[in-house]
Amino acid sequence: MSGTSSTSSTSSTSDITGTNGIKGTAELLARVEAAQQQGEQALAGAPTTADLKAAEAELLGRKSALAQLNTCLRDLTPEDRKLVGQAVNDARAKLISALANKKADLDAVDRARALQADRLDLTESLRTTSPSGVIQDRGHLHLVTQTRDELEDTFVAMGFSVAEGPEAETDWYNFEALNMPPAHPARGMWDTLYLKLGAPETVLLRTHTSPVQIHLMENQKPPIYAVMPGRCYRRDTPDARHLPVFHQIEGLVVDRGITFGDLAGTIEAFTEAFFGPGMHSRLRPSYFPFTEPSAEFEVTCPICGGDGCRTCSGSGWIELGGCGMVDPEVFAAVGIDPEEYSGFAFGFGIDRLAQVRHGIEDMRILLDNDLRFISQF
Ligand code: FA5
Repeated sequence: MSGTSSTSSTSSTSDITGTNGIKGTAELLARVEAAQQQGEQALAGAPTTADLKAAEAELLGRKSALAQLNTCLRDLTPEDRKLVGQAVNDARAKLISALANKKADLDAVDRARALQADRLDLTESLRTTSPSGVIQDRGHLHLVTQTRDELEDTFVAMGFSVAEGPEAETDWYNFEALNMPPAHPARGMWDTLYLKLGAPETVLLRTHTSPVQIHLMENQKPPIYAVMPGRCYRRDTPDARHLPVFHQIEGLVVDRGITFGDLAGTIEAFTEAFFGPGMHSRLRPSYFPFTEPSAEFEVTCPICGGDGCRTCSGSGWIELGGCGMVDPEVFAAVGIDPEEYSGFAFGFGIDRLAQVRHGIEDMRILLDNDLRFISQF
């Protein structure tokens, strides 16, 4: 009411007596202001929605102080009627707004109370005994989830951010933007599961995490330093080293002046940070349509520490994934100028990493939910 009431103190007021025995416009305006202040206090102090409803009727209803003040208007001069009428309307509007805010607050409290009342306690104590007397252990994160969390922590400590993308992708993100136009022979590197959506073979379950690179570069200007973990799908027959549903983590760096040396150095730094001191990496030439040059990267066999064992076929090295410098065609697909920026990408299997790290002979056991296996990690 500040604006209106200060105007009132300087404006000329007619000295009339209203139907309620109120004298003068200045007094009417003061009463409007008082009604508003008392109303705001009453609303702020309403402890429940029921109290708020009662306060609403009292403050804004037909018998409210503001409604009564309105009845005095007819005794005023036209100018003063306008002045006081405006003040009453303003006060009403402020009370309505205060009422809405308070209602939202009380509704939130009611909702939280209802949720609390409905809450189901799904946690188990560390050890419980079932009615039949069997001792049950509390569950914990699956080995693959633990490995993914550890990988994220390692890359975050190296300055990377973590991004995610959709598992159902269009052909554009999984293939075309990654420099694999329709009928490109490299598409055969990934046995793809298509979804019956849209035109045939246009929507699919992503075969790798590389499409998240495209989403990221579309949405973020360089510099980009990100890793992208997630679930992938391939029409691979399950065997000791393959699952049709598995996990990868992708890495992408785009900045000015990024070189192949940065790629090799980053992989080496990661290898040491994740596997521990004395563990190293090496790159072997390879081919991926979205990187040029491309490489497979290998790390010291975590089982034998490089001495040679059955897991690494005596070589002392274990292949982890693919990597390379981002192909200029990929930059073109997302509108990044390859003259200004360069970058590298890498990607490897999280399940495969867990497998080699823990010497798990057959990867299929990761999906068996056999507690004798799961509880070892
Ligand atoms: C790729 O998927 C590329 N997108 C990797 C990449 C990213 C290269 C960025 C260059 C730049 P590849 O098909 O080789 O590459 O798969 C990478 C890793 O995923 C494999 O080394 C393996 O660890 C894991 N992997 C692939 N298929 C399966 C599967 N069926 N089950 C479990 N792990 C798998």
